[in-house]
Amino acid sequence: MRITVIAGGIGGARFLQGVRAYARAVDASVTAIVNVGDDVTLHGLRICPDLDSVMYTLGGGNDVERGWGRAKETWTVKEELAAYGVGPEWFGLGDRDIATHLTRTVMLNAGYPLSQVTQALCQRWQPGVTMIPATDDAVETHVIISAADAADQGLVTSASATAALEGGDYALHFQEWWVRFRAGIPAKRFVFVGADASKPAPGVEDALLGADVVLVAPSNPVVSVAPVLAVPGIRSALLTSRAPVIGVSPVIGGAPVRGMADKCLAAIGVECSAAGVGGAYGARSAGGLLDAWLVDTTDAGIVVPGVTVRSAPLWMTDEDATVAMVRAALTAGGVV
Ligand code: FO1
Repeated sequence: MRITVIAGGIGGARFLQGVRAYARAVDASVTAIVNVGDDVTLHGLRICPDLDSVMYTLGGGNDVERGWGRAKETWTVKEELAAYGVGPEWFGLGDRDIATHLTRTVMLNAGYPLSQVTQALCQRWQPGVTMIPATDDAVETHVIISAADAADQGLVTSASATAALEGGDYALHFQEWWVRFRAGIPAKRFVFVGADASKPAPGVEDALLGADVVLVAPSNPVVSVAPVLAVPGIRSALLTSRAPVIGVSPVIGGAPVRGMADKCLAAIGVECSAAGVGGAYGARSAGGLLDAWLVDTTDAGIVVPGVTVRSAPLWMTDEDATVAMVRAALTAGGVV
């Protein structure tokens, strides 16, 4: 059995631990198509948070408490950069993590596509699944906020720039909105810069068309799943794939399992609920994403038109719990 998973960062990585364990038990193969919209270039280094979260977590090198980055991390370079007054100080780069970004940046600068860089980094980490970035092209999520909010936050310094933005909008890289401002500035919308000109990375379309099942991880639907679907060719591959597409809700009882998905959903006018997210994803039979939608037991009984809805405990408390979720999702989709 070929299982393909569309995944974002931390929630996606936790989910993939369960998918990997399930796949090992039934001798199935797993391909993870990972979001690149969070990617950012800082200090001249290309940083790929979601790819790294998946790689470190499945490779056993992640810091479980912090949720991102490396275990046993040290911050000497970060302290030294601060001593030089070199920003941005709000984005913490750990010493071990920097080695990943240096390796990736050297390879990218040498002309290797991100998918090959990812394969090279995975030689060390052995994640046990095939990891492919959604695209080798640069696609970044930027958050549109109001000019007034930008000015209030001191993001627009010169008066002329403020005047130019008068009543207009201001774009902020997702990482600055997420990490520096903790998603505290109302987002008017999200734009996936570069998506229109991007194409699926090698292997992505085959992983979708040739899968026996496609799982949509309980990742942030707005900033983790949507940027993957924004890559031309990915949504059409999902629509034509013979594989059932089964989503797992990232929202339990009206609250996101982790992160700030509620603030992202509010920005796009989607109710922060299993029904709201399921409805936003839509039924594949109507041109949407899903054939089946697995929700938590607290949300049992919700209805998503055109989509088979089943419920199971969705708290990924440990790998066994996540394996049970995976099995419930496959059952919901009629795969097992
Ligand atoms: N998240 C934070 O809240 N603070 C940080 O300083 C931070 C640094 C960082 C460095 C590398 C990396 O791969 C991820 C990092 N993250 C940090 C997490 C990241 O912003 C988010 O987890 C994802 O982008 C959201 O999925």
